[in-house]
Amino acid sequence: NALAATKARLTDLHPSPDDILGDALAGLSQAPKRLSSKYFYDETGSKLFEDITRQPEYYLTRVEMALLDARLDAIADTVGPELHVVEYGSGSGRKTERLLESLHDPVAYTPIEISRTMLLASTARLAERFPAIEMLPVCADFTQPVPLPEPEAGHGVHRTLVFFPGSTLGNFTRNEAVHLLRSMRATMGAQGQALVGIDLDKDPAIIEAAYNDAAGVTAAFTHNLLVRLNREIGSDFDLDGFEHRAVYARERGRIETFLVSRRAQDVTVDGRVFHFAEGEAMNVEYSHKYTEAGFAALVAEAGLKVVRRWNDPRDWFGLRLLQP
Ligand code: AVJ
Repeated sequence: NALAATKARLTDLHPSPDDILGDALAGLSQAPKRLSSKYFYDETGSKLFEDITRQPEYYLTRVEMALLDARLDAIADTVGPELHVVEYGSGSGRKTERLLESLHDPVAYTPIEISRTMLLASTARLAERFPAIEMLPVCADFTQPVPLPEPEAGHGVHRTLVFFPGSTLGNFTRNEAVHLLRSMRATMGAQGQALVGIDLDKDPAIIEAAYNDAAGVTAAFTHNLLVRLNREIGSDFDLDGFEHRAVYARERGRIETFLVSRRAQDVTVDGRVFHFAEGEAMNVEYSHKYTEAGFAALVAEAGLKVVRRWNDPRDWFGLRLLQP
């Protein structure tokens, strides 16, 4: 496999595979209908997301990268030396690379990722870049507590730093986010810390533009969910029959993304027929934008405290250091 040439050690907790058909049938049976944004990220969807991060309106990735670049030395001094870095998910690796470069003598790196393929690919890349850091990838669902592999004997016991950038937390509902943060607290342990990236509440026009880019990449990203369902579960969604719409519901603190039915139509999934009225909106994603007080209350519910905060100069995006 991809790790054969490295001294990386894979732990496979055999996360239960996604039930895309079951989840789609359940979501289409709800009123209002919904589909889960976790299914956006097939190969095409992951490429489209990378493309979104290059759109002028999509500030999140650029602002977070600049914030990391500006603050990593301060962050490294704050979190301390010889950490076991645990990343939730394994993205393009650019932020991880910057973090691992800046920390003082990090001992081990554990990406936790449900897709074995993505996990092995990103670990192999980082193993080559950081030969001195023990690579301990874990194939697991990070929304549950994850027993961490121990860095090799001789290193002693090390504090854990969970790294969860990209405002991925924002895609979970409030209840799901509390559950995830409780699991994170269990995973990091009593001496653990977490560095979490969050998109912040701001002028709704700026936020809405980021999710309705002029080039239509986000719309293509949203539509790709239907392409994927048609391919993988044999549904017959008419791609031209649905329109992308993303609205900032400030009272609920989140972007709500919908596919809106352009006309009355039926969609068949696994022999079951689902009717869409003209103008009917099916939710496909939430992306939460936090206020300072709202985020503090959220983490408090999970038994965590915000101990340090770093924002970009416009207060658009933030990094929060959490501890039990
Ligand atoms: C990958 C969760 C950071 O919510 O901003 C981008 C996904 N959706 N445009 C986000 C996304 C539409 C993105 N995250």
